[in-house]
Amino acid sequence: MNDGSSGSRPPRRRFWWWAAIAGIVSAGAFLAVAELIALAVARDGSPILAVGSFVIDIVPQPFKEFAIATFGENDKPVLLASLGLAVVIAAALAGVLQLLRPPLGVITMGIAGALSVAAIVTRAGATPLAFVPPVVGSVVGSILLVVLVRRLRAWREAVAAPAAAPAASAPSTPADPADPADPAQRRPAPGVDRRAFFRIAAISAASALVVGVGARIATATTSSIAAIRRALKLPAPRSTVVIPAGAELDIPGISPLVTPNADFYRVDTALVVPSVDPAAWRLTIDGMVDRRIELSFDDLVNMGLDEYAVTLTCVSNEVGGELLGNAIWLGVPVREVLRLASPTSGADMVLSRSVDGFTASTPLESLTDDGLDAILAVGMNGEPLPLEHGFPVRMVVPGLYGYVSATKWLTELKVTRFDADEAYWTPRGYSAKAPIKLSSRIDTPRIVTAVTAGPTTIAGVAWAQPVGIEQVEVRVDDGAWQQATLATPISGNTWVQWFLEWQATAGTHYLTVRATDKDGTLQTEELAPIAPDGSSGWQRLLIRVS
Ligand SMILES: Nc1nc2c(c(=O)[nH]1)N[C@H]1C(S)=C(S)[C@@H](COP(=O)(O)O)O[C@H]1N2
Ligand SMILES: [Mo]
Repeated sequence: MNDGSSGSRPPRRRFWWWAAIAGIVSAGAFLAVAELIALAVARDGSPILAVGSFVIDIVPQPFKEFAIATFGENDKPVLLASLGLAVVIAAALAGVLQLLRPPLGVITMGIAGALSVAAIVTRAGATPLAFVPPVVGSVVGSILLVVLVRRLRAWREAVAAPAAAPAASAPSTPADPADPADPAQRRPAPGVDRRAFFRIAAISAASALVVGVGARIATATTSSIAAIRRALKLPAPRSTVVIPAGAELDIPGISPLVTPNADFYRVDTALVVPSVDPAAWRLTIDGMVDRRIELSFDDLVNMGLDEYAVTLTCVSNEVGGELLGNAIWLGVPVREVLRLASPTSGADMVLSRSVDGFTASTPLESLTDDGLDAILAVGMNGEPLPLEHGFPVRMVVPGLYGYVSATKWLTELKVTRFDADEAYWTPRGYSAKAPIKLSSRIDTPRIVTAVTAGPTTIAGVAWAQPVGIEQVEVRVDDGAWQQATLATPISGNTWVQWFLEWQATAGTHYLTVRATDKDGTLQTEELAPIAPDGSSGWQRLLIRVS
């Protein structure tokens, strides 16, 4: 048994090395935590990149030229490596300082945090939360440094104790003086602190490595796709959606006719948004087809792009809920793509698959129907699809809930049969086929709206894709149904705005809304939960008028 302290006393300088290691591990924790938080809340809050960019920006031009002349294309890696070396040296110094002159090590860590914050917030276009990662990182790094150095000091004192002050290591046994030669008396304490130091240091170092490298890779890969998306130029549409005059009502509180991308609801099973490079993207059309087809992104967009206005709806939308949105999609009809592969007779379903394994089962006839604009979308409201809405290609089918039609990050269309294949949600309690249920929603007023007695506008949206809405009616308390005025719809594939003028009287009231579609079907009053195929019922809303 030898803990390195054999002989009389360990050289003090041995602890300096361990203090340096403690400093380096703490700095690693600082950077790893900062990377993780940057990934979650503010990408531009990564101290590694910000300080690197800051240094690149402040290095005088002759130096840059020297670096480029000397290292050529490797100038950035060389810079990062030098920066890394500087960080390691500073971190080691912080550790030694914390051991010899506490709290100088923690102060060094704080200065590093402050410099990172300065480098980050002074960058052009810094986001408001960008200062958070280095702040949290330096706090975690400082705490770890204090903990590690405290262990180190305890270890050092325990090793030194038997010779310096025998009673101190065995205060309860004055009658049996500590014998430096007896390991049972001299070594347990140093052993405990030494092991604690190594355990904490090793666990911290390993976690910092895993978390830091993982977060950095996640940030780098996803943000490079973001950059590719920003740079992507889609061909101009051959035809555009014309929004008819009178389609958008000017009523405070009503849902905008077209939902901005930033406000569009998002529903998916993806823990991290998949990164798909359009240059590497392929769509496979296989299964029950005459020809297996593979399309590249260019193949797809070169088929010609048109705009389509479609209101997407989630099966999880409760009556009166927010899980739907209307967008102008840019894409290619699915039927044109399927035609290339030529589905064989007997097939009745297309299983669309995402790169993340999600699948949706869509009736083949919904995708081949000439009268229904089922599309493979590459654009949304004038931009390439946002990453979280399926970049680079997703499906959109008017009239079917998203889980059976709207596969994001699409990669395969397998032509098959409902009795042969099952989609993601089918064994999880949802129907294999799920047309969107006709429904209506009051957007304003709501319980939170301050309504004063007098003329008040009740307004909202109603949808019955792809048939379209014929009529919306509103009832106040137990009064008669009153017919609301409809805005001009874009098409049956989209929701339509509506409003009703009302003389509000003081007190509390119930507002109820129901719609009728163009086939003459009245929205059912019967309540249904979201599973297995979508909610139903009339929205009944309590409001307060003062
Ligand atoms: N790859 C993938 N696509 C998916 C899903 C998913 O979980 N994974 N969810 C579907 C569901 S349930 C809905 S309602 C729509 C939502 O699309 P959005 O997030 O763009 O609004 O996407 C559909 N496409
Ligand atoms: Mo959904």
